[in-house]
Amino acid sequence: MSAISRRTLLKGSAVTAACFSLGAGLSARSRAAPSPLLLKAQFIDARLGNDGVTRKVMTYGTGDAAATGMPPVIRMRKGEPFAARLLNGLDEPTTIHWHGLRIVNAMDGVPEMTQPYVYPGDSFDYAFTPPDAGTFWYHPHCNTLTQMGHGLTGVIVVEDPADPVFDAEIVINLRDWRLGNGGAFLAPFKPRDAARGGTYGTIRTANWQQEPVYDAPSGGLVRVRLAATDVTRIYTLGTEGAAAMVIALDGNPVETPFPLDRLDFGPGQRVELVLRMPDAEGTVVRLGNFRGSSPWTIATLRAAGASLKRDIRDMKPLPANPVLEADLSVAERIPLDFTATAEHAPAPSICGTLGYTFWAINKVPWPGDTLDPVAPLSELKLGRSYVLQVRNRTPHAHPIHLHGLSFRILNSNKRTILPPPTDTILLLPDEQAELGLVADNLGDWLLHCHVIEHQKTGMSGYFRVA
Ligand SMILES: [Cu+2]
Repeated sequence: MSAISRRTLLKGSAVTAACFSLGAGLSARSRAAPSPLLLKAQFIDARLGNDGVTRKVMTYGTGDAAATGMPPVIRMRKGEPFAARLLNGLDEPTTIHWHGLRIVNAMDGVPEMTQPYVYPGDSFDYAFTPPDAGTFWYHPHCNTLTQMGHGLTGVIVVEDPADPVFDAEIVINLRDWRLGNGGAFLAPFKPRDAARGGTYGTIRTANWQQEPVYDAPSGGLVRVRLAATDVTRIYTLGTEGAAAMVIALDGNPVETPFPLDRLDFGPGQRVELVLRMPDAEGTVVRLGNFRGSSPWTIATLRAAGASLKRDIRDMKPLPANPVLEADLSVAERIPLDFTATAEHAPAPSICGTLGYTFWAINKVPWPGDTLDPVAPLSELKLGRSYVLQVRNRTPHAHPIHLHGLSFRILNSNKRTILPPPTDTILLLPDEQAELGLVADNLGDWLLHCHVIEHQKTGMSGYFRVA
């Protein structure tokens, strides 16, 4: 049923994650005085399911050679400058947003709000310094449902020189595809689903493969980085065959690593695990999605070589990122209601309109990328603390993503365990939560649902930090 590929995992440095990108030369690292990494958005043909070759898949290639597979895993270093030049080889405007990176506003990749559109044949230079280490990702912010749905989602690993060394690292870009007969793309959404939980893909992949198998050192400690880059699907992650510890969520280390039981994570979110491989060569560990009634395999890890006989207690903690804590004694409260909305005329957009309005934040529907933005949700003062009082008044989960700023979930009527600071909260049906943040980054920062149909039919807004 599934196309299985095996790739040898080399022991040692973080560079090994490149082994798990498709094709050659797909890992790229920033340097102190970086020459820009060329990222060319382009069309390729790719085999994604078992039913033929899909034409006009969108991906990013590096350098001059045509791309051969999924967008590269981009590797950066915390506190070191990074630069990339986006070349648009598509037939429509695009941009790149660096999801979760707290960088300067002008580099945030939102057309009309932070930068001009990048038209076909044109380029745009991005340059910034990531302040946090962890797992992040990148994607366009223009005609997003189609461009992401057709392939433009890639993983970013920001390394910290103080990171503990693991025996292996595996990076997994987790997403679906909406393909029909012969592997052709289906319409990216169905309106009745966009007005509910979202439209699901038909083919589920990890690193653009169905149920890939990776070798990992027997008895070794493996760092697994997963990014949910799908436009719709919420995953419930679990393992079979080995215990795993959760060490980071959404780019920030957890204060105390905890055993992975079943963990929900939605579009835009990331999970980092450490798992200890079994000692016996050939033994497999499965990463699976346990959401719903029929669990399925995301990827399989197979123990290779003589056992390294590591102990999971050998694991050293990840260094924390410099995220400021809100001062709750002076923080201003900002209510944010996430609701369905009555039908409005959708605003025209160069970045594609879905033609419907189903959702709103504080009663205002906006797709997040039109020429004529709505007023900000609130104007924040640089350096001040705020508490966002978020309320999901719908029966659906919404992964709500904030650009440029990290926040901490202070309390919630739906959860007992609170994650580390994050850029995305998977707001559960009827959840009410308070999110603390310090407005420490100047500019206009989008807040939107990362079920892209929800964003593009109104669940989007922005804060102005001045
Ligand atoms: Cu949503």
